Amino acid sequence: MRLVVPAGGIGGARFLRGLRADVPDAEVTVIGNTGDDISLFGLRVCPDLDTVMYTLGGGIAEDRGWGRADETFTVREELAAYEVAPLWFTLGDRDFATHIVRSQMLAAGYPLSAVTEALCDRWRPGVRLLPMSDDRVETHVVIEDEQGRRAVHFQEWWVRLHAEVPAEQIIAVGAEEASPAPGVLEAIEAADAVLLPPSNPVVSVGTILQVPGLREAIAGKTVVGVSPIIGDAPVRGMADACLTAIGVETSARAVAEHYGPELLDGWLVDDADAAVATDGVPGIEVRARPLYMRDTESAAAIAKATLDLALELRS
Ligand code: FO1
Repeated sequence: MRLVVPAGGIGGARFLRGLRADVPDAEVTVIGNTGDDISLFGLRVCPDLDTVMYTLGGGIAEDRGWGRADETFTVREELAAYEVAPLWFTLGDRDFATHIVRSQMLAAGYPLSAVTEALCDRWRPGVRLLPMSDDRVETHVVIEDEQGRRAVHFQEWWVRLHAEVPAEQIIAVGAEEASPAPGVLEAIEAADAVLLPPSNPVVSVGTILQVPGLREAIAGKTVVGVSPIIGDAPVRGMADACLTAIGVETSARAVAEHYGPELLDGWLVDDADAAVATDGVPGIEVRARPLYMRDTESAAAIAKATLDLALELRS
């Protein structure tokens, strides 16, 4: 069976760990969000690609959900001693090696998809991890604070400002000019189903869907998504701040309606939002079940329910 999973960071990675446990023989292609990517100290950092790669490769810092396990921060201490900036984005010594290898391959002319494949040769995530595009797409956020109205990199808004300053606009800079990375459209075309994990619907899945051609290609397949919102609050992260920025209510129903029936065939909501399933969402088959991914076992059960609904709707 061939599956495609557009994924962002932590929620997507944990869902994928469950999916791999549920259907170890399936051919899973992950379309990774690259809008969160940031250049620091001359290095290119790809948070969502690395979170999927480390989580499925067994190298993730489980407590944080990003960065490497068994990490040390000596390089960061030395950077602080040189008083370089920014230091609000914490990079560990082991993580730096990933960014050094990636940056030197990019500088040698390799596209991000080839770089990601090379890094995955070491980590063996058990899925095919493709960036959504080899072209540069970077999410920036328009805010207004004491320094006036300006655009900041998504990571500065997310990490330094904790998304506490309201985002007036969230812009995936470069998305309109970007092309799907090699293999992305082919993987979608060949897929038996596309599963949308509980990643951030605005800055992760939403960014992937902005790459020209991807939304249409995915909409042509059977698509089942998992609500990242349980009981009107995000499971983790600050998806509510992102949803508010685009005028969408933070609820399991509102996110399904935001994706829309032309994209979604099915939608899983938590039992706390079972009313969405009983009342229904026009054009979308909604089912309720526990959606907290506490561990690989619960993530596998959610992945199985997602896949089962996709196969039911496909037939
Ligand atoms: N998130 C934080 O809240 N603080 C950090 O200092 C931080 C550093 C970091 C370094 C590498 C990396 O791959 C991810 C990192 N993240 C950090 C998480 C990152 O902001 C998120 O993973 C995504 O960009 C949002 O999904």
